[in-house]
Amino acid sequence: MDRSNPSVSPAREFAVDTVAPPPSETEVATFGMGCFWGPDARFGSTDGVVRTRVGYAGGTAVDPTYHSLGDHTEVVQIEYDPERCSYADLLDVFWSNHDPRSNIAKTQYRNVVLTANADQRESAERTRKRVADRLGGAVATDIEQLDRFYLAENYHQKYELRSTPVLGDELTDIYDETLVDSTVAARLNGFVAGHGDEQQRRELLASLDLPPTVLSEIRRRV
Ligand code: MHO
Repeated sequence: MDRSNPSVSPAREFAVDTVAPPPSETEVATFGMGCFWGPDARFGSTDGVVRTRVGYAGGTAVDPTYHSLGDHTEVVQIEYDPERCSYADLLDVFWSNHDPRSNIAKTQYRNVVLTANADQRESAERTRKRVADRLGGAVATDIEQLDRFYLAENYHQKYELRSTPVLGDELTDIYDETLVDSTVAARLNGFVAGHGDEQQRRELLASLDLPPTVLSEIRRRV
């Protein structure tokens, strides 16, 4: 084995990703809907979503961490390609996947839309009204302006994937610190949590140049 360039580990040769548009062409949505592991996986397998990151927002404490959250809430920040999915599509997923009739007493897990601009605010409020009409009562889900998003610790990013036996270890070895920003990891994180459909899974897996051990492990699980 050639040890002349120890900085390049063999596993990194497999670190492939789908071609995602640069951040200048994407938009960002931020939602709190309980423990952030779940929505990280759910949105990760939503078509048009480019990246997902979990973190803390909605409060005033400076530099929150998981064990020192202050008044912040666990949120997922979703970067999406507006050519392939809309903010309204993401709001649909949001409203369909939490109980809007009463909010969670614990700030850490409250249901909240954190809006980035006036358009998002308008869509969030319009859809909240629609949900209230359908339920025939008030909706307790909060809508607030996003102030600042604090990225959560690495071990919380793509948690479902990380905690999947074999696969988690293999993929964290391949991606290391870049797992959080990988579109492929976002999709796989959703797939192992049971999201996504058969066709979406087949297409993505066929397009990847992942090590055979990882591929067969994914195929066995999804
Ligand atoms: N402590 C809970 C939720 C974790 S979450 C990141 C658990 O272990 O399931 O708040």
